Amino acid sequence: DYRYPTRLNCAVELLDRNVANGRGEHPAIITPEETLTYRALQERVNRICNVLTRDLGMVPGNRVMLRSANNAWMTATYLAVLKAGGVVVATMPLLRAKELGQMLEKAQITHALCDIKLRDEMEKAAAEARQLRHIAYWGNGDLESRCAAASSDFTACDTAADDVCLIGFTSGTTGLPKGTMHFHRDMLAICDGYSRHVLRPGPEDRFIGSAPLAFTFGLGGLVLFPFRVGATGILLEKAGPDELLPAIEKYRATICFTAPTAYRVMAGKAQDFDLSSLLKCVSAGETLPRAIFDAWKEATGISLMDGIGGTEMLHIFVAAPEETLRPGCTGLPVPGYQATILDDEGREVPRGTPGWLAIRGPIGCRYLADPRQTNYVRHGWNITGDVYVQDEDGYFRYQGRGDDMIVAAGYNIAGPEVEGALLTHPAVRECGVIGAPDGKGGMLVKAYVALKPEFLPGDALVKALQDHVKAEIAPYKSPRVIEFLDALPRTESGKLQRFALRKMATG
Ligand code: 3SK
Repeated sequence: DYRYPTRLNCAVELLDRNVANGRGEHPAIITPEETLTYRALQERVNRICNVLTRDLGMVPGNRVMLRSANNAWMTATYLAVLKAGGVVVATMPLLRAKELGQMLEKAQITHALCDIKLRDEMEKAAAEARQLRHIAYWGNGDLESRCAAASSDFTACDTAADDVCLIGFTSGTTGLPKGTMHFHRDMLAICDGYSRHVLRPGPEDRFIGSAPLAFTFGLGGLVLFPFRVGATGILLEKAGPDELLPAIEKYRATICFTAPTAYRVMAGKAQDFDLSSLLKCVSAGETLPRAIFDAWKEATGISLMDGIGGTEMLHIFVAAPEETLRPGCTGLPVPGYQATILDDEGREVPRGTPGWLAIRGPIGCRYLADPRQTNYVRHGWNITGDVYVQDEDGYFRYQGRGDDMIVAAGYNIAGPEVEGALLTHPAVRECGVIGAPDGKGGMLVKAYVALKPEFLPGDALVKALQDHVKAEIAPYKSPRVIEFLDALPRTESGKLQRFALRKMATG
């Protein structure tokens, strides 16, 4: 049942409701630096709301960029923007000025709240953004002292359930980011859908994971799902496998959210840690190979809960509860969602036939001012770009990506964006970037590069090109493997033949 009152502010439901319901002294978030109860978090959120609306002149509907790793201030600023009726545009910490600039411009962002550690790229991007009126930093005392002087009371903005409250940017297949718009009610719908029906957490659960809050996978798994039931989110600024394992042990985490690649690494080291608190482990962001499911089961006794979601749909829409999960299959539609497989003309295909995974549910995709809307929403369905098969008994089985998107280590990476970054290096004449098998059941970013005549291929140039990409765009997009070719395969009309590169990569 996804019916909500017409007036709804999700921050009230997720935060204030816990204080009102007697959960005020329960830890809302735990970080290595601080633990905030629901009451303490509410106070900080209210102060930030007052700073935003009184000092910085934010009005409902203004778009506010947030920049930080996962920590208490990131959570508090996120909730404050929602509570004050603003629209959050949260950005992955690793993004560079160029990518931030595209978002500032596209979403016409007027305010930014930023961890001082990420100041350099923020300032570079801000220099080009005429509509950006204020940036407040925390970590240098600026936001902290403004908050200290502000009231700890704030009346939430009276938003409508279908007012936009979040613009989640996702790499388009062409490399130009698309802004997916989500409503206040959507933030609750993912809690009342996937979390409530599949994960089924309780108020004593402690959620941990690796995804940034700027990725809606992390937002749901570390803040929205725990807060909807008055539970606790554990936030780590650095949350690779080497940080996650000791943190699970230290904080007695019960539910873990991360990508298959992290489970693979953690499985090899699990015996060195006390993971006995863990009850449920969610794997999403990329396909879950059977070998990783088995390795994690062997290491911990826990069956990984696979799921597929998307920024367009905010969170997971096909998954299986622990008791019905089937290794090798992603699962069944989350209650309240419908899923089917379509052919290129939008016709449903018979069971067992591969086609496009298509979803309908309480949340739909709406891109901010973008003609590419029609790529995603067609024939009355949200078409995810993933090729799936539906088995005779209704389970959905992943077959591959059907577009130029590369899914590596849980990140969505657009091949053309990486190509654009490579092409700005003086040695590169032409290039093509694809997802190649990493030999462990996942994918890695691979570039094929043809050089200008005065340059010679070699290890030094590979390293130089990788460093160049890391300086241009987020470092996780840099190609792990670069192969040099004399020329790239092209059609007669000169179009890059990515499928030929993919074929080369798979041998
Ligand atoms: O599968 C994904 O990539 C995803 C994206 C956004 C939110 C949740 C998930 C699992």
